[in-house]
Amino acid sequence: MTDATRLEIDGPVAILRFTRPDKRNAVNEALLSGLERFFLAPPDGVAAVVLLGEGGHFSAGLDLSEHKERSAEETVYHSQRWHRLTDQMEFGGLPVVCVLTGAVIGGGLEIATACHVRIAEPSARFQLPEGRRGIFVGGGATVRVGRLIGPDRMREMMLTGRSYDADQGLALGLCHYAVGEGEGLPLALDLAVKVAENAPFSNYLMIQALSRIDDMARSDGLFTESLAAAMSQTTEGSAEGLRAFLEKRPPKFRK
Ligand code: 1HE
Repeated sequence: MTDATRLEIDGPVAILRFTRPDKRNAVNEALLSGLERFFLAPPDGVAAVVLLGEGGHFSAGLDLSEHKERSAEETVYHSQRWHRLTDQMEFGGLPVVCVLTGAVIGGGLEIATACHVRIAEPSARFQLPEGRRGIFVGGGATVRVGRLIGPDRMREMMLTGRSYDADQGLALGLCHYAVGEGEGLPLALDLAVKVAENAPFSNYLMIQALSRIDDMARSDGLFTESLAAAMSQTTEGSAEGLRAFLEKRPPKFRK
C-alpha cells in the first residue's frame, strides 16, 4: 500500500498491517495515507478487514516528530483528516477486526476504537498520554473513547496518563476479547471469515444503524430501527437467510 502499510488479500478477508515497527507504528504521513487508500476504496470482493501492527505494537499514535512542525491551522485540517478516515472506517460498510498488541496509544487507540471488533493480546496497553505531550486528542477519541468508557473515566485516564492492560480494557469495553499471546491473529481471521459469511446488507445495517441510532432521540431511534428492519426484509439476503433456516441448512449469501 505504502512503505508504512502492507495489504494481503485472503479470499473475502483483507489483512492490513502497519509496518513501521522501528517507530512502534507511529502514524506518520505514509501510514495515514495507507489507511486512507485502503478504506476510501477497498478492493472488490473484500467483505471484512483485519488490522494489526508488526513488531509487537499496534500503534504508538500520532508521529510526534512530524506533529511538532504543524501550525494550529494545519492541526485543524490534520485532525479533520483523521476524522474523515475514522468515520470511513466506522461507517464505510466494511466490518473491521483489529488485533491489539503493545502500544495502543493516543491515535492508536483512536484507530482501534473505529474498528468493530477489538481483540487484545496480553501485551496490549491502552493509554492517552496527550497531557504529557502538551497536546490534545484529535483523531476522534473524545467521541469514540468517551462513549465507550464514559467522559468521566476518559478524563481520569487522560489526566493521570494511566495505562490499562488487556483484561482491564476488556472490563471497560476498550476491547471485546482478551486472548493469549499469539492468539489474536488466528481469532481475528476466524471472526473475519464468520462476519464475511453474514448477509452483506445485514452487516451494512449493523455498521450504519447502531452508532447513528445512539445519536438519536429514543423515539427517532426506534422508528429508524423499524425502517432498517423493513429494508433488510426486501433483500435477497433475508429471502436466503430465512429459507435456509427453515430448510435446516447453512445460508449461502451472494457476495
Ligand atoms: C515515536 C513515537 C511517536 C515511538 N511518534 N516517534 N504517542 C505517544 O506519546 C507515545 C510515545 N511513545 C512511547 O511512549 C514509547 O515509544 C512506547 C511506549 C510506545 C514504546 O516504548 P519502547 O521503549 O518500546 O520504544 P522507544 O525507544 O520509546 O521508541 C522506539 C522508536 O520509536 C524511537 O525512535 P528512535 O529513532 O529513537 O529509535 C521513538 O522516538 C519512536 N516513537 N512512538 C514518533 N508517537 C490524531 S491526534 C493523536 C494524538 C496522539 O496520538 S498523542 C500520543 C502520541
